[in-house]
Amino acid sequence: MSESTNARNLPVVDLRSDTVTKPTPEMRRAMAEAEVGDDVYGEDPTVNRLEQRAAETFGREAGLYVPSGSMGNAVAMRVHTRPGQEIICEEKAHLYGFEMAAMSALAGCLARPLRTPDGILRWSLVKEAIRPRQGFRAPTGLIACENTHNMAGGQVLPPELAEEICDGGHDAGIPVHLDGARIFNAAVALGKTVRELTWKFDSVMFCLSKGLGAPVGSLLVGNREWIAQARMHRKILGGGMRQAGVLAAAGLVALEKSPSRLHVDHENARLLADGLTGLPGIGLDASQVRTNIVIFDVSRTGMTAGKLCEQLAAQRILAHAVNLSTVRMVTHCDVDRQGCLRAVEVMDGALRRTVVAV
Ligand code: TLP
Repeated sequence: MSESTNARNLPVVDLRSDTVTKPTPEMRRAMAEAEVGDDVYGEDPTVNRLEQRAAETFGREAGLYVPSGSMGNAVAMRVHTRPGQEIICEEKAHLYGFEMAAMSALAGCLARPLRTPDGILRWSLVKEAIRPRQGFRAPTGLIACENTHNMAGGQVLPPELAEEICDGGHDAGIPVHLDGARIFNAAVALGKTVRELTWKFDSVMFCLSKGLGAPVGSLLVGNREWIAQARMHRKILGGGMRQAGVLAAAGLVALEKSPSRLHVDHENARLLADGLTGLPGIGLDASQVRTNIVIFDVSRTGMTAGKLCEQLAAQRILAHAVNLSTVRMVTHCDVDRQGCLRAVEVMDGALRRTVVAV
């Protein structure tokens, strides 16, 4: 019997992203029982409760429930900037490279992407990129950070560096936004609260629908006045969701219950990374894996990332080809230790077959 015939009996191990998680039975129960109202009138009690809990968790005055992380970032960019300005961010930032040019299409801004070796923005770099107030330069309207940094392999932004950027930006009169899609992962990795990691940022976006396992939704948190403006921009973008309490109910469960289990995803990512390191042709430094994302180079395997992912998929292991030579695997609540070990085993088999065939 071939390996792929054997694999047909095994469950899929979906490591493409932590966005693929399915709601838990507790989330589904909460969704079925949710009290709802029209959120555009501010009358959905479950959405209101979620927004309030999010604000409390981050030590802020107010929160806003948005359908996705991308919309949260788009709203933040629109509120902080005006068309014709520049937004400083790290070169592999999600809001620059993975949001369909929303920065220009929806906020009318140019990106000022800064290259770093490790995905970590530093004030020393940012300060050089701030445009002087001159008649022919697009003024800097916003600085955006990302924590954890997705495409830098779930890299954690150290709090002292984040604070330095916020202080520097504020002294220069520039607001600082945090794409904290996975800020709870950063908090677990650093043993700090999300409040401690984010208090100096002017606005924070975080996702319920990634490691926290909710089916839909993200939040923006900030001060009352800023969130009131954000609410208007959410509506402009078509994000007024009416009886969204059925979704927010799952989000409330995610916010209360999920952070305490994220360390398991981090342990599994480390297990995966340790197993992958040393396989023929794989370029990966497992010591850099601190959260739930494992990104590795496959350019010396004799296969493109796409081809390798196809081979894995035939054995029911799903991974994401980031580009021709890079693969990403993300751990989450719907994959366990066993699944990660099987992913390593299948990868080993795929690489050995190619090496023999080459
Ligand atoms: N990231 C997704 C893809 O879009 C790449 C993923 O699979 O990781 N900020 C960060 C740091 C993100 O990783 C993502 C999603 C978003 C924002 C956008 O969130 P959604 O998908 O809810 O729009």
